[in-house]
Amino acid sequence: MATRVREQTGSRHESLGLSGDDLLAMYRTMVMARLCDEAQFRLNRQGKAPFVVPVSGHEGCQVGTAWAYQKGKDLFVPYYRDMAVCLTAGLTARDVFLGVFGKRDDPSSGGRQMPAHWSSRALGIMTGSSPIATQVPHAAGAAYAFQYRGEDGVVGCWFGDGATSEGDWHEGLNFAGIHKLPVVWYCENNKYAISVPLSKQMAVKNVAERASAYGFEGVIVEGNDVLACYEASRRAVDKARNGGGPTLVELKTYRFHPHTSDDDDRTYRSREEVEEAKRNDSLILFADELKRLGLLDDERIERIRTELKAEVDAEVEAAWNAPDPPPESGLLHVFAEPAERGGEQ
Ligand SMILES: Cc1ncc(C[n+]2csc(CCOP(=O)(O)OP(=O)(O)O)c2C)c(N)n1
Repeated sequence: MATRVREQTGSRHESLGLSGDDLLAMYRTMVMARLCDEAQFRLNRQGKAPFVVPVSGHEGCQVGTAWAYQKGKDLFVPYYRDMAVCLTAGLTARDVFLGVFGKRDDPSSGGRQMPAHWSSRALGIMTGSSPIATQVPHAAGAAYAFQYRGEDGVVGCWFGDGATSEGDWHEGLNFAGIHKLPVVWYCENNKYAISVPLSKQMAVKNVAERASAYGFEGVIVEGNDVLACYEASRRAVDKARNGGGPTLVELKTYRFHPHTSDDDDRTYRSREEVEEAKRNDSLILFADELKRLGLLDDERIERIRTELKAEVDAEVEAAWNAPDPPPESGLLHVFAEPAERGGEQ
């Protein structure tokens, strides 16, 4: 019986072109995201991190989908919950905590944005702003640029279910559908927009159903199944790269913590509901899958966690001791520099 499962699961990743090393690298990225999340909440409670945005619960769908992109060529357009998308794109734990502490060398904004407003020109992570769904027309525009220039890059754009109620979301998807743009839309559907449940966001059952209104395919994926997320993403990215236009991928998932460190989720969801969702944690499900493949055992899981935890602790320390932005740089990138205004004073 166990062998049969092993064979079935083995062929699953091999048929997707993933090696055992790929699976272990994906697992380590997920664990890294979880440990960064635990650390940032500890720092918040210690008064060292004023505001943090949790990723826990979303690691599987983020790593699974982002793994399908070509670094250095494609563009990542994440939203605030996408720490694991950004770690997959190449951001490091050090970068995460430089942002959490608002330090000078924070790659996202040099400490000027709120934490979790991810960005890195070098890694192809496009900056976003706080109003929900504003990254969606940006992603459509970037995909239009790829198409206009005759380049074969693909844009991946991630957002929550709440974002799909915004005008920007509909405008971006509509434009992408009309021009058959090389973009993949990922909805991380965790059933809530802060306290607002899905039933108050839309009158249809699935976000993916909305894709038909824009003339492209919508698919629903079990978001805690990492390889299912990878498979759907791989297909959609390949299709976009080959001129087949956009896809809307809905990832059914759940966030384990409150919306942010400033939210109290006990006011809108029961503890039983949260505990039930944790039993479907992508980290546990993926570790079980890797155990069946003979790639992991309990001892190795513990060793990976201990090793990555030590790395996270060291990076927190280094980021905490890193230089702050110089006060005189406070208005940099807020107003045009005199030279940018054609020498006007
Ligand atoms: C235009 C706009 N309206 C409201 C807010 C306040 N706000 C911040 S996050 C959020 C919830 C978004 O939920 P969702 O898109 O489902 O993502 P999730 O946080 O659940 O991952 C809201 C309403 C905002 N930032 N921008």
